[in-house]
Amino acid sequence: MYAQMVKSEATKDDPEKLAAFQARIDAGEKIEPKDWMPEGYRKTLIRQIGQHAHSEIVGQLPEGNWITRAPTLERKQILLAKVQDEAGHGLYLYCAAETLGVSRDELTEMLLSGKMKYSSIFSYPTLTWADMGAVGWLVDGAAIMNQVPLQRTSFGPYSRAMIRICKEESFHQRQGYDIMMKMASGTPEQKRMAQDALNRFWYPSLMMFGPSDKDSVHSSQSMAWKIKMNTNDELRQKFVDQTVPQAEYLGLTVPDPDLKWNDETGHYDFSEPDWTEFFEVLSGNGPCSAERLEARNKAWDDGAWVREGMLAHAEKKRALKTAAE
Ligand code: BYC
Repeated sequence: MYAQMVKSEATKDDPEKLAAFQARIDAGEKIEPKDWMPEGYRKTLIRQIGQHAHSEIVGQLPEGNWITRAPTLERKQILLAKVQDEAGHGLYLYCAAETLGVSRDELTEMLLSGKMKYSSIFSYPTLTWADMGAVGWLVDGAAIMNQVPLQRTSFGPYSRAMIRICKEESFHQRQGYDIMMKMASGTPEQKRMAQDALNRFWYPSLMMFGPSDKDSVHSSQSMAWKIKMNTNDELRQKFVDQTVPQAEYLGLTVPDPDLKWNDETGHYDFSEPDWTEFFEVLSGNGPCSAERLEARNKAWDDGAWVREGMLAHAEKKRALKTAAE
């Protein structure tokens, strides 16, 4: 429905303006907030950047869950820094979205009421310390695979935010892989925990790239506008090709009996995730969906006095300044 709306809005735009806009995109120019843009382009960006920002913020919850239980002081410091980075990523992205004429409060409200999505991966629980390894290795690994091409996305503020975010994400992925290396080469129990984390996070990580191309409603228009640079299946395949040798190096087994190298294609053949489960998670029925929204709603309500205090302070300063003029 959204895709239809975007399409019907595109047809309302002046054809000459649309052609000139498309020519700029095709020439690899960046579109800046004050430039003319089709309404569908603006809406698609607000949806994608907004959902991306929400994912960074909600993504703090499953990891924040382990800060107080990290096994050493060093691991605690690293995890704390990583979770803080995610808050920063959310803020860069909300700022990029705001340049399109939507406020951060409006976006937050849409997240809190369940009108806007966040990445499906964060509706899964983090049950053991090994999950911190799997999240860093697989979830941040999938995020990098998706976000590196987005550094070249056509909308300037989004592209610039992605450049900064990607630098930090690669540190995140390494810290995850480092945890996995320790666990996989540790005691038999630690190795079992690492394998269990891989078993639970493999398919949800594959789902992060979105539905298969045949079910992706936005890909073709978003790719024509260079809001997206690759299809969902292309990036999923790249992720599998990159990650399987990393699992082998750890001495762990990817939980897919049909996974095998294909000499003809030069890629791994692999099993699709359970798409019924994916769409259930998207409808708000993931294992932790309710818990995540509850936590964000509580944080918003608990922070009301801070927002009110800061607004009152700003108002007081403004009044003093006006009186002095
Ligand atoms: N989860 O037409 P499609 C991170 C929705 S942050 C939930 O293919 P599109 C990290 C999609 O929105 C990771 N929903 O859509 C943070 C659409 O529904 P609506 C987040 C999903 O937009 C902290 C419908 O399915 N990364 O990694 O062309 C710590 C049809 O799909 C998902 C980004 O947001 C999903 N997995 O392509 C650690 C990157 N997949 O909106 C790590 C930027 C699809 O019509 N976003 N949907 O109701 C993108 O690249 C694209 O939006 C996607 C989806 C590839 C995700």
